Amino acid sequence: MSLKEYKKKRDFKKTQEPGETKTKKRSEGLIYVIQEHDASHLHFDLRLEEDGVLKSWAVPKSPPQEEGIRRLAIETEDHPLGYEDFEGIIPKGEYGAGKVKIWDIGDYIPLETTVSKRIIDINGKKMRGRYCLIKLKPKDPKDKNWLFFRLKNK
Ligand SMILES: [Mn+2]
Repeated sequence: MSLKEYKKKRDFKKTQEPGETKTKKRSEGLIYVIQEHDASHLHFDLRLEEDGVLKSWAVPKSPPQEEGIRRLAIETEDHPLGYEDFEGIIPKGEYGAGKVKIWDIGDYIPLETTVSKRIIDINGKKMRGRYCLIKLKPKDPKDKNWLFFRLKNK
């Protein structure tokens, strides 16, 4: 896990996005956030805390609040802890230029974690319940495409 790519893409003199990892309170659960990002195309950035960073996926359509909806989720660069609080406008000409706002935030419990799969219990306000993230081409480390969907309620 590294923030190298995150930092390389951004000029922190120009964007107000956080440059460094924020220290967490020990009592907090694992961070879950979805940020609505009105960039060149409106999309939703799903971020999950894992190993001291926020693993990130860009979801081009509205997040799957109900069972039966499958969304493409494109893996993007790890973001620093603290990014979950970011809302604002990334200036024109900068990476990801456009408005960012928090669409849903809370925490989550990982139930199954492999390089190509996550089963998680999301505890947000809009999204609650068991979810799956699964790589479309699990054997191709370069392929960034995942599916994101809600599992049956127990
Ligand atoms: Mn984005």
